[in-house]
Amino acid sequence: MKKYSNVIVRIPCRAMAKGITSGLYPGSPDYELALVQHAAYIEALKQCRVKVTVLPADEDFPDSCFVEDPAVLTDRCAIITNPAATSRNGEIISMEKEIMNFYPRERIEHITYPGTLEGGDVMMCGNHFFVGRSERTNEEGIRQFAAILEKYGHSCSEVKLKEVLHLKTGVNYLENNIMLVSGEFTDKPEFAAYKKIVIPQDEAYAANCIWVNDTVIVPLGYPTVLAAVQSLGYRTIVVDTSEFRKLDGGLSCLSLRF
Ligand code: CIR
Repeated sequence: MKKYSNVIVRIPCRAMAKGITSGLYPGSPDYELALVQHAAYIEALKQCRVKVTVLPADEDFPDSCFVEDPAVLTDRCAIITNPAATSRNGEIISMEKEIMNFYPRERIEHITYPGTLEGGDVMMCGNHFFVGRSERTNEEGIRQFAAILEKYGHSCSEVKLKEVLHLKTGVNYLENNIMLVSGEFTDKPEFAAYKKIVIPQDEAYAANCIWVNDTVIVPLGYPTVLAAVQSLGYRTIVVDTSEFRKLDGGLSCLSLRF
């Protein structure tokens, strides 16, 4: 199935060493290696029948390579988010300019103060959107988001989370009613209708795989998850994300797929 035609990514900036980190994965990112890994990520995406738009590095925003957070792009509208992380909030300005190249102005919507929302908390499953209520996405942000989606005929429901940064840090949809779930999401009643692939705790980071037009991109170093995804019949591509992991970033955070 071809669902996505476009992907937006942004080259990591040298200032990424000052990016936000929980310290869960210790160490400071090696910039040169991050660039190499990012280039491989772009190559992997190009193998998935999408056009990849590569934005230049933005030294003003250390976390700006994590383009998933400042916007949510659907088949019907684009939603510019309102990131709660203050060092990241300004990322929305250049992202909105870019998105104007793809969506008509009247279909570009906004989450506004006091609402906060980051794209990493949004998981699209067909026409339904699960939104994580996290330290980055608040009740008002979800209320605004749901009202926007409703206007376009999409539905939305909240998932509370407490152990991870964003919803998609721990759960990701691989289409075909299949979800990769880890940790606190394993037994969530919200996901009861889906076929769940439960990820072992020592491979929790790999819950963040991405489905792109029937290929699943899997992070390097997680053999159980890779085997599970392959056993479902997906074509897989493995990409090393070690330098982004040090900033709590995974495969989904590094692109906007639409
Ligand atoms: C942050 O804390 O905002 C970045 N260091 C990582 C963002 C990861 N984004 C995502 O999960 N969507």
